Formats: sequence, C-alpha cells, structure tokens
Amino acid sequence: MKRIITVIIAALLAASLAACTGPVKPAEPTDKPVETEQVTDAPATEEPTEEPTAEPTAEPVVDNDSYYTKLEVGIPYEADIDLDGAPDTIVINNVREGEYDNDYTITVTRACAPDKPLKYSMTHCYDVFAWVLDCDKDDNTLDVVFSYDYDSDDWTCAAIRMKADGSDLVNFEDYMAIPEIPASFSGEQGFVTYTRFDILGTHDLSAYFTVDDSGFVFAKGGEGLTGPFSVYSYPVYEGEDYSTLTLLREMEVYPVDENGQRTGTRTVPVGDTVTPVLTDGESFAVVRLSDGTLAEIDVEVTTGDDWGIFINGVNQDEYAEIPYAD
Ligand SMILES: [Ca+2]
Ligand SMILES: [Ca+2]
Repeated sequence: MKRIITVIIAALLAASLAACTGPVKPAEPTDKPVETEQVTDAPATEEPTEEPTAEPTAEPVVDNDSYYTKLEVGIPYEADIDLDGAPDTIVINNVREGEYDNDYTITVTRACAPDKPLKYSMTHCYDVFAWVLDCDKDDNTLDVVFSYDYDSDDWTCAAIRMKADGSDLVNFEDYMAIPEIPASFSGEQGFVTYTRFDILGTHDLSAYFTVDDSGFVFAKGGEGLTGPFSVYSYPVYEGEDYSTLTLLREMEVYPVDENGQRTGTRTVPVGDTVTPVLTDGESFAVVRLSDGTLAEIDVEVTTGDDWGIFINGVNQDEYAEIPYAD
C-alpha cells in the first residue's frame, strides 16, 4: 500500500511539474479536448459579469468533429488551451466604447501561469469576433482565433496558441477577415476568410484557412474546394461585370482540364476578354476566357519600392485597364 501511495504521489508531482513546462502530450488529449457540456449552458465563470453587455449568449459550443466555440465580449470563458487538464481563461473586454470606435483587449491566462497572461489589444475597431478552435487535433493546443475590423473597412485576423515547444503562448496576425465559422467547422477544412489581392484588379477573395505553428495557412483538402481561393469581385467600378478585362495586349495562357492540369498553350488576342476565377495570391491565377475555357497564367508579385504584378514578365497594367481599389 505504501508503495502504491508513493507511486501516486510521484505521479502527481510529475503532473504538476509538467504543467507549464513543455509539449506535454496528455494521455488522451485532442479528440475531445474540453468538456463541451461545461460550456453549452452558461458562461464558464463563477461570478457572472455584473452588467452583461449582451444577452448572456453562451450558445457557444457546436462540436461536430472538431472543437469550436464562439466567444462573446465581456464574458470570461474557460477552455483548456494548453491541454494540461486545468481550465484556462479567455476574455474579451471592451476597454473603451464608442459608437463606431471601440478598443478591445483579449486576454488568455493559463491556469499554470496566472501571472503571465497574454494580452492582445485592438484599437479603433468597429467590432471583434472570436472563437476557440481545435485546428489540429494532434498538436498540444487549442487555438484562439479572432478577427476585427476598423477604419476604411480594413481587417486583421489574429490568433493565440501555444508555442510548438509548449513553453508559452504566442500570437500572430495577418491581413484577413473571418466572416463566420460554420457549425460544421473541422480542422481539416479550416475556416473561411476574406482577403484581398490586386491580381487582375482588386478583389476580395474567400479562402479556407487554418492555423499551425507558422501562422495562418491555407487549409488543404476541404471538400468541394477547387483551389486555395475562390474569387468574387470587389465592386471597385460600376458595371455589369467589373472583373472582366478586355485585353490591350495579347496574353499567353495555359488552358487547363477539369483536374487543373495544363493541356497546352493559347494566345488570347487583343480585344478579347479574361475574367479572373482563382489565384494563390502569388504565383498563378486562373482566368475564364470569352468562350468559357479556363486557363492558367503565371504571375509574379514584386513588393516594396518595386511593387508590381507581372504576367509572363510583363506588368499587368500593360494588358488591360486594371481596376484597383485604393
Ligand atoms: Ca490549461
Ligand atoms: Ca490542437
């Protein structure tokens, strides 16, 4: 008996030491990282906020095949971000309120490091939307993903998660917006974002993203996805179809088959049209030709003082009147 007690104490000690120290893989950690019933009924706080900023929403968890919870401003929320068995706290506070101009802070505090919360500030925002997700069932963290918008309809997407070595929380951000994360969220498919590119005109693009140690990354393998992006036009100019460009210079393109494989080359003559359909934002775009054929073009994007978008080595401005947004 004594021996058994000793073993138990040793195990408890090991567990407590391990709590904040590294990529501790809990025994059965990732499939169901958090007790979902804990969070479906009420905000997970013992002392509810005195003045609920909205109805105590807490309709948070929609857990299909991946963990997914929407957060509400002003309501502290518990989830085991570092999967050490102790619930951690996530809260978004509106620290300065204006009609269209708010400052928010999101704070993630691990139970094992109460004196080292990670705070992320958002200033001059219209709004903020946030979720706790499990983007990768096989890593040692849940992901706090949030999106806010501010002046001139600009957006930022940010995330807080554990470092790969499990030692601390980190955050990263990117120029994107998350309009919604559907109830069917899965780490494999990722979540929908809007992002904006200037290839063949300024376009908002919707894309499936997920997060990993390197930041926001394209989610691969989502069902029904024909490429990393599906494009729809940003209404820069008036017009029936402002994304269709009439060529001022002939353009060499690569028609593709239904699998996206190039089948040859074709030259689109001056006066004919191309309409952007897909792009990876950096190396290629798919355009629809006037006869409906889909074709790829090679794209090169240069940055800094030499900013430019080049198609077959030629600045895209030479091919057509390109509708840019400011
Ligand atoms: Ca924890
Ligand atoms: Ca995970």
